[in-house]
Amino acid sequence: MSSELKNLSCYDPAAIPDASNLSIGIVVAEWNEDITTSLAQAAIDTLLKHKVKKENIYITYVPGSFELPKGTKFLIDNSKLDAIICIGCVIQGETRHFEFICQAVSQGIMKLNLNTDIPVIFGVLTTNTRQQAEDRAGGKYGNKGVESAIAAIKMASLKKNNLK
Ligand code: RBF
Repeated sequence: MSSELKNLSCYDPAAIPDASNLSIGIVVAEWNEDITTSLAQAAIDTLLKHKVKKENIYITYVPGSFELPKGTKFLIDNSKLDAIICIGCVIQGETRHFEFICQAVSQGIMKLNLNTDIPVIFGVLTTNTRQQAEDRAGGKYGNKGVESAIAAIKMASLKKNNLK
């Protein structure tokens, strides 16, 4: 389903595993800060709604989306978390930075997923316009922070159950 047809805040709460014992990290990029703050807040609210304890949610910041993989690696190396959500917003500009940043952050996050034990969630908006980002950060297409938190709970539970 294309994201134009999907509301990122819609899911079936009954289908979400118990999250009360999970510890979740959130790494937030400071570029497009109003958007990433809204995404991060929605992720936090969703984790709390699903009974993740406030003291088990760890939030750190990096300058921009390009730094998300490295910031996440620091968290992985220095903590015992069940999943980490990367939050960023990359908006197409006049130069080719957009392509390079999107490529680097998506591949960096995928590498962390395959090379470490911790699920790392791609909570990064990559849009052509600022309006498209606003639409997905609490606007008409919901909030990608909600979707990212649900993905983190599902992947953390999958990992825990598989290791039993
Ligand atoms: N970081 C973002 O998270 N989103 C952006 O839209 C974004 N656009 C950028 C555009 C330019 C021209 C530059 C130089 C950087 C941009 N960055 C953006 C910051 C980037 O992710 C990184 O923090 C810096 O390049 C420092 O490594």
